[in-house]
Amino acid sequence: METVLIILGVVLVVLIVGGGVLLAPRARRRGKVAPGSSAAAEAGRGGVATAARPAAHAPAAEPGAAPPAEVTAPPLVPEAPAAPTPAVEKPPPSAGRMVRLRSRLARSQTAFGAALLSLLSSGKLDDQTWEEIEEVLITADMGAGPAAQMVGRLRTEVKVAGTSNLAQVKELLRADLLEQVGADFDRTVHAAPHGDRPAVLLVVGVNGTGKTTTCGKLARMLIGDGRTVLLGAADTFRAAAVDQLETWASRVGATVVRSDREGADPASVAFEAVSAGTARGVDAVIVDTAGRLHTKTGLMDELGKIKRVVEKHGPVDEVLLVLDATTGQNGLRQARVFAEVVDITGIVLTKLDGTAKGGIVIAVQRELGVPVKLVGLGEGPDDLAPFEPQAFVDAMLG
Ligand SMILES: Nc1nc2c(ncn2[C@@H]2O[C@H](COP(=O)(O)OP(=O)(O)OP(=O)(O)O)[C@@H](O)[C@H]2O)c(=O)[nH]1
Ligand SMILES: [Mg+2]
Repeated sequence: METVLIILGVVLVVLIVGGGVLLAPRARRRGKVAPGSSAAAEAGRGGVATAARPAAHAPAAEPGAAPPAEVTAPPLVPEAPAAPTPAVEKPPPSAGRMVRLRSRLARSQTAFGAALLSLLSSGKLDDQTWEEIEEVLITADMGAGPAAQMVGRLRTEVKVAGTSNLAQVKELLRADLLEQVGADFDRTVHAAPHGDRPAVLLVVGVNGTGKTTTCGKLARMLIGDGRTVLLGAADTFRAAAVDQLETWASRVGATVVRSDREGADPASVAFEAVSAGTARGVDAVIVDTAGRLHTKTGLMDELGKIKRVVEKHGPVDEVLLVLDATTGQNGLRQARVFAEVVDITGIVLTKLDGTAKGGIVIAVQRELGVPVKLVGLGEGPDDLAPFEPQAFVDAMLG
């Protein structure tokens, strides 16, 4: 009996140990792929995370192991394409822009036109009505002198014509306005090269008038007309100003000459820009300058220096004074001081889309004896137009 018990004990021990050995590998295998186990979850995440990678980079499956049903193989997504280099834009030419953008002017000018026409059509053109007409002209920033002169003349013309017919009076008014705006100024923006030397255009003005924007828009406009352009970043006070110019330039594939150092001498950057423009054989070099208060003598002297230094290459073709049309009389004061320091050859009147004070065109031309050559009619890249008196007067009168 004792022997039987010993044999049974040995059999029991063998059974327990053998069963454990047989079961252990199955449990280990199950643990590797158990659904919901952290290993499976990790494999799933790996698939998503590597979605953009080539399939070859996906975690290798254990040789011979069947893929678990819950873990889908990472999709074969091709490598995400590198961000495309922005295509160089082809801006529209300058011709016809003012007519195209006339509605921008009309939006803000119609109050002026409507006020004038309602006075003229009132049927009684007496002293008081003429005074009111003069006031409307002054309110539009035409300036007191030109307004009085224009009303005096219109009054005589109406008397001589012996008419109070609105269409005829409107035609007389239109002709007088056109004469005040100056239909025969030369408004060409001189941007044609001189043999192997590029045209040089300096852009100047007080802070925030729209100089950098104008440089960018003007570069686009010239490129739209088939010219090649290089931009000089002579506003060395702020790194942001240079970046702003580079953004404009990159859109049309133009080169920018800049200094690596903030606060570098703007005259030397301008000089280098013209040197580079000559070496590259571009048609025109446009030089952006820092905004400067016309009341700060040092800054105004610096502007004189920029021009003198650039002129070592040859005469500057254009000094464009950028004026914000919404600043009225203050704009005129700025114009006067800038004209004392550099010979202004043309005026760029910006933000004309946001003001009913289009009369500033007349006032500033009178003040400087220099034509408005370009007008800014919005913040869009092609919202700069060569100034056309007829389209302007039409828009003013609505
Ligand atoms: N509505 C309108 N906004 C304009 C026009 N021209 C320029 N601006 C805006 O005026 C602001 C100032 O323009 P900038 O070109 O930076 O002026 P800036 O003269 O270079 O300024 P500083 O370099 O700081 O002196 C920007 O928000 C332009 O978008 C225009 O014709 N119409
Ligand atoms: Mg600027």
